[in-house]
Amino acid sequence: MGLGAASVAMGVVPDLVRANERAPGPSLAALARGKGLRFGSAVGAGRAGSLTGTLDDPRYRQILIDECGVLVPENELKWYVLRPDARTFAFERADRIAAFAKAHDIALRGHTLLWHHPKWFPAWLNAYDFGKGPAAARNARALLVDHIDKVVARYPQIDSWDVVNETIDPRDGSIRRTVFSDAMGPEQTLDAAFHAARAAAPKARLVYNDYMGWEAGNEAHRAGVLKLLEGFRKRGTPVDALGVQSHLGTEDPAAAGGLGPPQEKAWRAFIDEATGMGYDLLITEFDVNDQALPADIDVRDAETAAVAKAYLDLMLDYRQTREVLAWGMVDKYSWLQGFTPRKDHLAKRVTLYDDAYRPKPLREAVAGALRSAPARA
Ligand code: 9MR
Repeated sequence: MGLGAASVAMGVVPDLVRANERAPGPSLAALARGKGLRFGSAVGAGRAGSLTGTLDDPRYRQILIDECGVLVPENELKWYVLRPDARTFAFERADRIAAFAKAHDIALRGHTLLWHHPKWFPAWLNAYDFGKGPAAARNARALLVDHIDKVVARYPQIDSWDVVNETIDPRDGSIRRTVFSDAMGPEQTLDAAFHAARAAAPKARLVYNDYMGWEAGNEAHRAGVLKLLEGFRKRGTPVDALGVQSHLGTEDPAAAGGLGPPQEKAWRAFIDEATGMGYDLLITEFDVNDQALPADIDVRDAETAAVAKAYLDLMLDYRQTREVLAWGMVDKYSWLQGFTPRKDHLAKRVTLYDDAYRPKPLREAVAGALRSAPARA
């Protein structure tokens, strides 16, 4: 099926789609591919419910088709979406994204098999009674492994998985407690997830994903992640890469979640340690919060682009960096609009395209970083 036919099948109105302003030069997917990298974005399935609706928007879909070599469902593979109860799997929303990716020959990443944080577990799971003693550990493992088996088997096209997400508590670097870790032990839980993922998807890239960042205030978070990565290596846990989410702030602490300015030296030391242990790197959730920048759009766009370019140049200089994914492609759909809004209530400008689907300086910063990145095998 040609692109035109596929677009019609997806309900695209061709005239509307053609209205998108294209950035000059090669697409981000092509620029990345030329360097042995992949560029892509998160996407939400839309309709039926309150999750982000980017797949419902034909102009958004066109940007994904034009720019992305890989997609990742923003929420649709999370337990709270997939698992209404202990027996049922609700694949319909994730299926829609997988079908879209396949129809347009775009690769797919998975996020996430285990967001190991009780806040993001469905209520039934937090309340689950696994029994007592060794039986509890067995039962917990059975539930976790069954989930991973079934989800991974459903999407053989997924070749890169965030197996475990955000298990480190940024306050003290410890592993978060959940019903799984209470029943099985913390390391045992995380190891079980990676072993199950490896068994179910022997060829996929298996990733530990977290939001430790380069801003001051992330010290305990980074240390905790390094300790976790070290433990994986010591125990022979099959983890291929560290997912560095890369929700960047700008110089103002208010835009960096209350954190301080970037600590480039400490950040390089962190990345050196992770790569020194043999881990590859992925930028999994890139965006730049402009929360505390002045109202003036040109000023904001120039500042976010400058922060992005400096950061991406540093990260892409590491040949270990394999993938770059934006956490959404058009400002109005970004999670950051609802998260810590600006004091002046202006819409944030945190992604690569503005609300009229026009490429912004942030898109040019990403393109520039891909252009100057060293090629990797
Ligand atoms: O962008 C996502 C938002 O729509 C969800 O409401 C939220 C909770 O599930 O998760 C957001 O994505 C997060 C990602 O899954 C993990 N890293 C942080 C992201 C931004 O909060």
